[in-house]
Amino acid sequence: MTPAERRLAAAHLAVALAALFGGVVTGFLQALEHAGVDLYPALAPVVRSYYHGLTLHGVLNVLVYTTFFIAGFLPLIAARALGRPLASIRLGWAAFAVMAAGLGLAVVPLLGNAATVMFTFYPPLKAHGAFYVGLTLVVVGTWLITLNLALGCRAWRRDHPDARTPLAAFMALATMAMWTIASLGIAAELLLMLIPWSLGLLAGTDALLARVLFWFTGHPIVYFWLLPAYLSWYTLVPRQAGGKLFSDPLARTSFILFLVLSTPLGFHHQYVDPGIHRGWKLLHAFLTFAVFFPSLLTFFNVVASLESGARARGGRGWVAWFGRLPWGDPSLAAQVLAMLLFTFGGVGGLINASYNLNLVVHNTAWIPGHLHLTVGTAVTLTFMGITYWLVPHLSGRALWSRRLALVQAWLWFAGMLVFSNALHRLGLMGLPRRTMVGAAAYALPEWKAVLPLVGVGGTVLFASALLYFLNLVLTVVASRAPAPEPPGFAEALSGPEHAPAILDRWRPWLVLAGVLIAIAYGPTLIGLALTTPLTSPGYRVW
Ligand code: HAS
Ligand code: CU
Repeated sequence: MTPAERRLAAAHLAVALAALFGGVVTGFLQALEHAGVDLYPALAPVVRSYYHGLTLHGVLNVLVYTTFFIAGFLPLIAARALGRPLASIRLGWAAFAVMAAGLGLAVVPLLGNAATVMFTFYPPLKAHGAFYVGLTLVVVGTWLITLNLALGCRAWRRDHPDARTPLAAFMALATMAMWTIASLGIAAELLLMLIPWSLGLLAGTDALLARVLFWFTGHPIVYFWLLPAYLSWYTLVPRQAGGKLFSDPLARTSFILFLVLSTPLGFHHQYVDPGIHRGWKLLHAFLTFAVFFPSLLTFFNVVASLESGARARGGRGWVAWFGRLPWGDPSLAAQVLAMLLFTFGGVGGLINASYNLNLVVHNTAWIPGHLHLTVGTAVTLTFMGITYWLVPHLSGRALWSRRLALVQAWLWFAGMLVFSNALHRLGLMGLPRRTMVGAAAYALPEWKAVLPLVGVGGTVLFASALLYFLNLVLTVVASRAPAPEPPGFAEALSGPEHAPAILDRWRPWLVLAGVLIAIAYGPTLIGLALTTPLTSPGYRVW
């Protein structure tokens, strides 16, 4: 990796981590509020209400932190896997500049309480136009990254016409290609509905059409967050565990399935929305079960790879080998702990997807319980594990304290067990999500018995996050030892030469993805576009 590439990655990472910091502080406030400690009056005018804090929490964590981390991480990994510099470092900086400009625009109304519309920004809630324009620029910036990766892979292909694309580069491009298709929904919502509306060019809006476009992107965005974590689990973690990747072709298959299946299933967020025929909702339910499958492939492949590492280190037995993983390595420990909790997040996802069970959990605290196991742990704790080698690599300085990092990862795991379990249970008792529960006159006694656990779990998570930031800051400013080599890519027991050539082609899969999307979304979107009058006024309810 050239110094220029490292600077580019470091710039992205700095923005990502600053956003995460804002995200965990606001999250802590929410957890305390649920436990009966309302700190918001003391925080005005910085955070003006529970809902202002909640919007900051969602936007900073799942839109800014994730996107900037991924935009820094994937090009770096792809360049390393291909063994050649990024196709264009200038294009890389251009993407960063567009994304950073967008963030700069969006953050002003966000901080100023003029965009307190949650990370889903459903109309008819109406934010300041700069918020929508800013988000659009962030999305456009990510498209430039896709372009850069595609150019890099194409140049590599010219030099290696018959070889398989190195797995990590293939996965990086598959992730960005999937995201680029998926992001068309949100781009259409922003460009055709929200921006003209906020500028006064359109008199009104429509909640349903906007929600359909939003969830076109809003579901696959979760795989945009997840797949870079999977990339690490497949291509780096097996080596960190002292073993080999079980199967390279199976890993490629899983990513191809994500490329094809991630988008045509957003209606599982809209089972209760009127105006979408239930037949289409059912199709999206079935497709959701289909996209569960590549995660099952991942489960199998990654566990088998971990097992090969643990056995090489002397592990025995059917389950006992698990203890023989190199648990003293914080980067590995964080990621394996992330996997463990993701297993429960995945099971919960299946419950969400089950059309009729969804009626029980929809819009309850169960959903934040689910999303904190998935994006809040599978992704975040994995990204934390990655930074335990990436920040030393980018700064040239060894991690300040490995022990502190281990404590941090276990605290996240323990805090999240308490926190997400409490939220799941509260959801089943009907506690609504996105609600300032402490101020709810209708709070039930059985909620009050469990709500303190939300505060306890949230506090442990916050402590973990503080240790994380402390360690990274001290690494950059105070660590004296030189950084060790970053983890290398894992070899595979069944290598890329076993992968059929079709798994290394893009066109057929992109076409298939397009066809499935046209079937799953076409009729509903065309129908809505033809019949929806944009008549709803905007509301500022905060
Ligand atoms: Fe989800 C709502 C369904 C995965 C994030 N999801 C959300 C929301 C977020 C989110 C943020 O069908 C809320 C959005 C909002 O604000 O309204 N989700 C699923 C399904 C999956 C799933 C079927 N979700 C994710 C991931 C996310 C994420 C990943 C973020 C990164 N979700 C839903 C549905 C809703 C929903 C409905 C709407 C609910 C509603 O009513 O609003 C699946 O993709 C999950 C597949 C996962 C697995 C687990 C595989 C496990 C692995 C780990 C291996 C473990 C190892 C450890 C190696 C099948 C790969 C060793 C272990 C040993 C045992 C030795
Ligand atoms: Cu979804």
